[in-house]
Amino acid sequence: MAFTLAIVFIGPAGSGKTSLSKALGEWIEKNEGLRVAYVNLDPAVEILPYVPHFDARTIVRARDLMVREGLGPNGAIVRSIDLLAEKSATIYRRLARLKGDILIVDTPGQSESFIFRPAGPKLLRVIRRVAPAVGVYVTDPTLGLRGTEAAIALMMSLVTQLRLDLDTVPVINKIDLIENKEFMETYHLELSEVKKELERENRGVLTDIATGFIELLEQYMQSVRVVAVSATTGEGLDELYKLVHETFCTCGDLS
Ligand SMILES: Nc1nc2c(ncn2[C@@H]2O[C@H](COP(=O)(O)OP(=O)(O)OP(=O)(O)O)[C@@H](O)[C@H]2O)c(=O)[nH]1
Ligand SMILES: [Mg+2]
Repeated sequence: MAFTLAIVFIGPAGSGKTSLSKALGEWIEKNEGLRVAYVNLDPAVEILPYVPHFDARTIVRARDLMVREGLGPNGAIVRSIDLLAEKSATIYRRLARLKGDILIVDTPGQSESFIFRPAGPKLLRVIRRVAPAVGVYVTDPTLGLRGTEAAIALMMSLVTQLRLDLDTVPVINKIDLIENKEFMETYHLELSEVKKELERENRGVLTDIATGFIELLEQYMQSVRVVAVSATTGEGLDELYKLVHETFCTCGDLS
């Protein structure tokens, strides 16, 4: 394989995938002395903080489709990602020519078009032809860190892992915005709190389902560690790299 590892950033709009791509890429170059190549798979992005070695916009631009096909912004994003995936053979040829140790992959802002449409798995297959891949599911603390908010963020990381068949680590970005850093110590406890609350509410079958949901997440939490990082200040990037590396070494193809 051309690269040792591909780190694929996935997550909700604005959670910091692009900023983290740059921050972790630079951290790896500086601290691990490895060569990093950047892949932008977002056809809708206007400005990138890193210089991509492969840029989806050289194949299709969401903005052009709005004019050419008269699509709205969301329709154009969905269509551009689908069109991009149709060019898998071209993308592979271009990725195979790249040189480096680590591939950093930045995915579309509208993450559902990558996770749930066939384009995501198709594009990931291309990535996997040049490097074994590990996913980083980026959440944003402004979306919430407590109770059901934490549970839903974790669930999305698990859903991403299952849907894309990609070993994925959940990461909380923008930790510089959080004053009380102790929340990380209680993050795991939040789930048991939610369960207790649900049991107290006792809304019949809904409570049973929700309790089962939390129990599933508790099981998931036994196999993952959540790290908190900041693309802005750089805190936690060492831990993120370590976690990605551990995940790769445990699950990845080392041959
Ligand atoms: N305070 C703070 N802001 C951040 C951090 N990471 C990203 N941001 C800000 O969050 C906003 C979105 O960041 P992006 O990196 O574009 O996020 P994204 O997930 O790539 O966004 P889309 O691709 O549009 O979905 C920008 O204003 C960033 O400056 C961080 O660690 N801390
Ligand atoms: Mg982005």
